Amino acid sequence: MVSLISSNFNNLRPDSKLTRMSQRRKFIKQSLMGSALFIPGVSSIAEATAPSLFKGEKPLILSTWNHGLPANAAAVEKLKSGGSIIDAVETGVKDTELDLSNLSVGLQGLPDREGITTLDASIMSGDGSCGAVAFVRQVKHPISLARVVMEKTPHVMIVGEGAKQLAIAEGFPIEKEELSPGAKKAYLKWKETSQYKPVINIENHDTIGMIGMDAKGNLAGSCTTSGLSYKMHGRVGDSPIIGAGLFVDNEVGAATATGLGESIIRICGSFLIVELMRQGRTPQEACEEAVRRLIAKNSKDIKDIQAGFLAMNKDGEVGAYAVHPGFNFAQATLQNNVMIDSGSHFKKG
Ligand code: SD4
Repeated sequence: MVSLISSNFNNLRPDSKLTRMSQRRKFIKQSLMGSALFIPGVSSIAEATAPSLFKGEKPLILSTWNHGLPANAAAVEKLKSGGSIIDAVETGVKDTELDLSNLSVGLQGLPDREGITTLDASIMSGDGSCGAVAFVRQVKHPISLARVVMEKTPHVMIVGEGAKQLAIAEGFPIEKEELSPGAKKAYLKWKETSQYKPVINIENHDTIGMIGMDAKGNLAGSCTTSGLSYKMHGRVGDSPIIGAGLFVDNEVGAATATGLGESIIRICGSFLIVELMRQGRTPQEACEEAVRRLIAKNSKDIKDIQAGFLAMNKDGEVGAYAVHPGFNFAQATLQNNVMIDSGSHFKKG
């Protein structure tokens, strides 16, 4: 189902700078005005067809979940001001990394079992350049640190204390280590029982993965998260793993993932989708096949596992699919920015 979630705009961050926020609101308002309120033919997105409203339009930006809407707006603003597609996907998710209302991305995210928030992020360009950081503490913008790994080091992934040292060397501010009010409240509540089990995301609020294409057809992607809440200290999910949480290839397309990282890593989810597209599948078919594969490899616990994939090919066709209902994504062009509900393998009820 396609939905224009105007109510989401009320959820814009409390800490946004006013100017940026009003610019973004203006863009979102324009987006809504530019979009049909009812879009014939896509009110129930056929699960075998691409759920793209703006097929073939470039630039095109896609992001996971409701927070994708303001993130897309920030990415589009960056492109409009002359930024590259890699600038756009970095800038877009930085918006989410600062979103105090979001407890699954950025330093305000829910902590691990020890009460420590650790962050994972990756960034990739369609030419194969990529960078990632994992198990990072006290850095507000892990996505920018991932970009530093990509552009200023000979490596692809730097983790933990080493990532923090890189951040210091590159002049990133190191934040005080304390839980955000929302995370602290949730953590104290969790500690009452300290149950360790993955929970299906029912709040429509999760990791942000963003994939985008510029006007010339160059692709890039980014993914950033505080990971699974109450994870074991040191646990790293799919988001910073190139090929699992994110994969981009200018010759084919791009894919990103959200949900239980372990299930996504097991099937190399994003790489799988790009390779299926390389073999001729549409983004939608590729996402559906990845979900089937994920279910097959995680069948014992599938009732408790949510995972969703989002993809585009170089022709601007779009695909999205999840294990369970509830996954949605934001899709933006220069003029429009709308939320679309993904189909899922298991249906409601
Ligand atoms: C992870 N996929 O760390 C990420 C984040 C997530 O609910 O989706 N958390 O597994």
